[in-house]
Amino acid sequence: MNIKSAVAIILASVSSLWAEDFYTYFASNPTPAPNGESIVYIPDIKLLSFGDKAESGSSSPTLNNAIFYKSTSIKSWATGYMDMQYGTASSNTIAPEWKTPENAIGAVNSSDPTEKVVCLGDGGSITLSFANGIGNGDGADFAVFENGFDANYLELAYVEVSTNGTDFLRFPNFYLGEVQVDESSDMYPTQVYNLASKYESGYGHAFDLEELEFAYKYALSDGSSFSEEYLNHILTNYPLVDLDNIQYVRIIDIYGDGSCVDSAGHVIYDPCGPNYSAPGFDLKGVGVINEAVAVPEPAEYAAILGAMGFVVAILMRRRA
Ligand SMILES: [Ca+2]
Ligand SMILES: [Ca+2]
Repeated sequence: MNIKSAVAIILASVSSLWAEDFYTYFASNPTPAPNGESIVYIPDIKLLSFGDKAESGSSSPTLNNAIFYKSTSIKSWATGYMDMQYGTASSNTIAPEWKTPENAIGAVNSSDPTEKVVCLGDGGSITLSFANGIGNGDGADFAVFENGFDANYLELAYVEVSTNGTDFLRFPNFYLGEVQVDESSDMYPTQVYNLASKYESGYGHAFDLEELEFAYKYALSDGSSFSEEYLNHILTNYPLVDLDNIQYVRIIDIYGDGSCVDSAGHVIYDPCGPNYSAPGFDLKGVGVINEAVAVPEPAEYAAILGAMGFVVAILMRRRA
């Protein structure tokens, strides 16, 4: 082993250890580990990896947190979009036929990667809205569908949520890959954590809002897996978001040339460059598993109490 490869392995181990610290923190929590993913130790190559690829052709993947587009757990889909910003990070341009943001609204109706898709472009982003909102129910709460052509041809994006449409909270994410992704180097889903999407077309990448609460507690108590930037982000924005009432999901393409980093400050590699004719994250839809539970407004409470009082008064008068 030469010095260069020894250093590469040590660096990989260090970055993996940061993620391991975050993960073991939650695994020791009485609540199940975040994201429902298994942790896999691979000595000498990587200290750990996350979950697995989607089971191709299966309608009920079990080894990971992939959600099939026909899953009955999906109650509804995004109903609107705003702030569509096509990426300009690379010289690749998006052909007009891929620039239809309306395609991100409504149900994913096929696993065909070329059907009903909007391309964000390198560094692009879109914000989706939901008629019934998203709430933090049991397990995964929503799923993001990309059009990955196979288990190792993936494009990644940050995922953020907001209650008011102004203050957004980013999911804690980790990326364990060490080399540029290009024609000779694949993307491995086991190296991706909480970045949409690690699954091929037809499978949504599930996100659990509960994990944001965990991450906030972790940030307050230890936070050592997080970069200073992400630590500041979650401490500032968590109090501004109501996990039981998420109205917006923002998806931000990662420009994969090494300029984007994960929550540990580690570089995220993603397919990019002049050899890729379809640059950036290709969004097919966002499915809601747990909708927000509507809580009556104070004025509605008053009206309900008033009506109850009226009924009681009538009953009492009849008795008298
Ligand atoms: Ca949840
Ligand atoms: Ca990208």
